[in-house]
Amino acid sequence: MTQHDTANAHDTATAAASGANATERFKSDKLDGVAGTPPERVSLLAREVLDAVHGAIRRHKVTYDEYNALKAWLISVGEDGEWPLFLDVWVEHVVEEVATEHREGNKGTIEGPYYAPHAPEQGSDGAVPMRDDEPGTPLTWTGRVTSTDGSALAGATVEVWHADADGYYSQFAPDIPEWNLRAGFTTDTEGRFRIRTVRPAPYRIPTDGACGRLIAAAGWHAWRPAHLHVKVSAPGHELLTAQLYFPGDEHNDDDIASAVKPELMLDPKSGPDDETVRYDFVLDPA
Ligand code: MBD
Ligand code: FE
Repeated sequence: MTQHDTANAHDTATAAASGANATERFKSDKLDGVAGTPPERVSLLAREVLDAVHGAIRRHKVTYDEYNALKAWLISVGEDGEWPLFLDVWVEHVVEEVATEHREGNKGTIEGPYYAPHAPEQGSDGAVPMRDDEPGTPLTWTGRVTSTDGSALAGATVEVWHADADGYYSQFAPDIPEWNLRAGFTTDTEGRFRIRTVRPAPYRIPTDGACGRLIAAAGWHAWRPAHLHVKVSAPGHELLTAQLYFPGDEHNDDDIASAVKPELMLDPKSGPDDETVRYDFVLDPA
């Protein structure tokens, strides 16, 4: 039993409901530009993945019962809408590593399944939309966006989204206002921004869906450490997708999504009314 097992306020926050939302979101936002992969490339990658599967079957003498369990489980990943969750938790971190290894600017990390574009725009200094009684410690984050040559990036966009103090994301869990804890900010003439929000809670993968059944069957834990998601963009620069983490979280060292990096650790200071934190971004020219 951990401190987080009580984070269960939303009885109807089922895997199937949030999975269906994540699947629909993926289909509507992320399917541009995936056509046109040459057959040689498809064949090479499909062959290597299948070879790896065949190798594991031979090495471990996989039985028909195990093969049928795999088939049933793969069917249920789709039925539960959990392909976005499964891939982003167990695969995306390596895609992100390969995609960004040339960068000199800020480290990034995975996007995960819960981004929504077109969040309300709050200027260079403002609060993310939140409920009147939004639970959680208030957090004021100031920062600056520069290019790798040190020049300020005015008019850069900083999009922020994160879970609430119960670990739930708006648009993917029920009974939360649509844009709760989601906003876009625009840097001022010196590249600066100030964002007021609340501290998110650690996130637990839904336990009642296919991913939760894999975690239980393997004896793993289902936690991600608390994190703030961000996308930072500016004309002529590469889009930076990142997450920021809080020191002391019990899952910083064993994030189920393997997405924590030391460069993404915040250093919050507690004040009388809130916590304050400074975190800047450096973008690579495109
Ligand atoms: C999350 O909140 C998340 O950020 C990732 C990467 C996967 C599942 C849930
Ligand atoms: Fe997340």
